[in-house]
Amino acid sequence: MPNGAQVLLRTLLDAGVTVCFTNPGTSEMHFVAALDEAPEMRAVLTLFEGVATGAADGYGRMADKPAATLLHLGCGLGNGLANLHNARKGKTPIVNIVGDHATYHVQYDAQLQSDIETIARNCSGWLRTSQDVATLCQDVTEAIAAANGPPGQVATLIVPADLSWSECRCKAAPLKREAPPIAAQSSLAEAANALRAGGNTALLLGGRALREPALLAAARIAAVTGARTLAEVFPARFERGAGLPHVERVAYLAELASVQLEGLDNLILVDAKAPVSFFAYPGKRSYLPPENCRVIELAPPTQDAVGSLQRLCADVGADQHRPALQAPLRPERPVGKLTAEKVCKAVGHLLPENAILVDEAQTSGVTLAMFTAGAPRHDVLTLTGGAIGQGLPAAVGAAIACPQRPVLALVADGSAMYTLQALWTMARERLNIVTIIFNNGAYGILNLELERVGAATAGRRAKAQLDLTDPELNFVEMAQGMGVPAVRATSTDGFVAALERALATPGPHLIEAVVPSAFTGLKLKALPYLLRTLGYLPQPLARAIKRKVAP
Ligand SMILES: Cc1ncc(C[n+]2csc(CCOP(=O)(O)OP(=O)(O)O)c2C)c(N)n1
Repeated sequence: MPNGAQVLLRTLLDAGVTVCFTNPGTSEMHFVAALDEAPEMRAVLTLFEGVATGAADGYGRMADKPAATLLHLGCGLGNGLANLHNARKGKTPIVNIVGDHATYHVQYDAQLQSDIETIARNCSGWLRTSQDVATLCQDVTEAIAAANGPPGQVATLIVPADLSWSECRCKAAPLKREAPPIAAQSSLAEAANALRAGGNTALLLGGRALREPALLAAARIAAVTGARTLAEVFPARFERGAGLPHVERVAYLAELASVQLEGLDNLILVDAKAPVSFFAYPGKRSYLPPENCRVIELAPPTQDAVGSLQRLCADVGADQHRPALQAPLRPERPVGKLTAEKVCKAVGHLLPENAILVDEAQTSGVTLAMFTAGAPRHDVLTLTGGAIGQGLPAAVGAAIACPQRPVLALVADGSAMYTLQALWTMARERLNIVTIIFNNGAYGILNLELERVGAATAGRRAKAQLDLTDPELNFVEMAQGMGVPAVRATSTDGFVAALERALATPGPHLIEAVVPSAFTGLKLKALPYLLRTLGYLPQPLARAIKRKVAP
């Protein structure tokens, strides 16, 4: 007679959940023991729960189906919370399995006893503590269905240890997935009328609407109606590059985003929310669409956003139209002093076909979109929920979901330090991931944020909170200590050569690029100038920003 853990594992496999990112403890030992009889389950050990949850997020984004996690009680779950938060914002499907004490042990308030449900509620769209081994299978199948959505979500199943070790007879077939409906006729008509009216209209694409079928439909609509297409600021997965329609992302800085949205009469949301400022700033607006802009939600997250967009495309007579596609275009091989911009340029110069680009480069990645716009087709995964420490784990998950595709993780030094243990999992699983660390010795963006929030002039003690140079971080030694071959690049030539070598050699590699901080000493009013010189913004837009931010 199998036990609960064995049945749990079998139920996951029957529903197609074949990868589990683990960091187990005593209460999960029966699940661990059951792995030997279930070789179809790929169990991937991580050395910190934030790596397990971030890897499950990266996996779900690329596989379009959930991975499971295996976490230890409330403390383990708490350690994994930031990346579950990113998954929640990205609508990633995850079956989040958390072991608990045996039901009869809870009354003693033992050392690791805590309120798991309270922690889980923060990030879970579905949450249940299994009560009975007889209904365990039902709980698992419901968790998987909830994770799949739509929308995709984190489904947390808490499994008391005595359920795992008890004999278990239950059986449950995977729940049938119903195709989600497309948008209501009234929403489609409202959006079509806005597009036909000839005002200044933009389609804001997010979530699933940043994949090829939706991008093509949006580009056809744009070609026929003159509407603009925009992408949400932090997409979970954005398909882009040569041969696909080019879509400009809404900027992170609200000052710039406001200019992008200026003059809009209509904003049609397709699997996206109306743009808001990342934070509130004294005297500045939080909600970014212009005052008189009509915001139209094409379909709520429970509906089929892509199908709705395709229907809208037909409704405005655009479905036979030729969409404008990005031409192949790579930047030259960079030369001269090594800067973050040159690293991004080198990535654009060398990006392999069909790559997955994980972008947690923060300030160092400001030119990445520009330099890779015409590179071979690729997917970009970004920091959906703003909780840093997501890039390296997400790269692990993406590489496991797509073993044939090269993965490049561009990660800022401060962000990398949150979940650096992901490197060990990359080495252990022999994943084809090239990690580029931007060592700028700072929490660079926060230098700018100090100014944006209107804090008093920062002195030595304040600046020390944003400085990472004493002691200096040595990512080569840290990577080597976890089994990942690594080199430090201090020149552009050295960096390009290292990237060529890393891309040509299977397995994980790390390149530490020592670069000046892009934003150190930068005043906000200089930003439009900086962006213009980098060619990041079209000239008229840059001029408009300059008038607004620094008249
Ligand atoms: C979980 C979490 N903790 C803290 C922060 C606040 N925060 C935002 S950016 C940042 C530092 C970024 O520094 P780094 O990753 O080195 O990138 P840089 O700004 O230097 O380009 C911090 C600590 C956050 N966003 N998420």
